[in-house]
Amino acid sequence: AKKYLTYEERAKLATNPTASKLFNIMATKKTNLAVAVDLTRKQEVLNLADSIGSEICVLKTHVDIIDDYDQDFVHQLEQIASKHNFLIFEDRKFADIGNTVKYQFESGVYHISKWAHMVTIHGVAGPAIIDGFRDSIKQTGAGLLLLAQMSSKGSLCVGEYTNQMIEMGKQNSDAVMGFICQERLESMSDNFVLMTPGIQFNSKGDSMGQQYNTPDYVVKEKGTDVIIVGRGIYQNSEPKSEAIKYKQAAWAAYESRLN
Ligand code: 5IU
Repeated sequence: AKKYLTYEERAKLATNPTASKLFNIMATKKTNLAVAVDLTRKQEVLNLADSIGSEICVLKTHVDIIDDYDQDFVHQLEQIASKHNFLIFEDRKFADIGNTVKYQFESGVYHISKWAHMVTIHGVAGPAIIDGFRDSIKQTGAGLLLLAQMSSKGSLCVGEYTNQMIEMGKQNSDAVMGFICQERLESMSDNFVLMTPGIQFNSKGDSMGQQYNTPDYVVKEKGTDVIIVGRGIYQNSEPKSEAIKYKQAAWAAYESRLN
């Protein structure tokens, strides 16, 4: 059976500074819960962030879905993040050539490189996409998350593609902090953080291809590190107490796999 290390031990092995920071936050706050806040008004996102901030290690955004996005939104979110000690994850899923993603990361309306602690990247363009991020993250220490697998039905990120994404991560382990995946594979070394979306207690999926598993299944049976929960929390009538339930389930799964 696989021997699992603690998050404290993983923080020391991490090769990217944000990976190390995240493992330390998880260990300190005793939470491996990330929440995907896919709400479309800035005040709704900020209110939820402040109310669940103490329970989470990461808050995942899609800033391009916020109707009234402005710089003040980012400013306020950063204050809430530092008050509660969580990291901000912009799930941008960059996929173009290096030169274009550099502009998409640094410029435009959102200036993502200025505030995101981590961003997601597809590998279809090949490993040179990572070069588009190097100038910025050299200064900020931000981490890249490679999409090794997806939660949606019929995903093409499987098999040899997944293996190539892991290889891409290993070749760039200064910039890459980990993988978005559905399982821990033998080749995923302990310096990387494994984050898993597609988590909900009370649903198996939605009408648009999303597929759900439980915190216990992915953390204990499949060996990933951080659960990412969206609608299971932000659509609940009591988001804070629901967040606590997901946090407790995911943390119990982590503790039980250590034994
Ligand atoms: N997300 C997935 N699956 C993936 C990847 C990202 O669901 O494979 I990569 C995102 C989409 C959404 C969140 O922002 O994670 C999951 O939200 P729900 O828990 O509401 O399904």
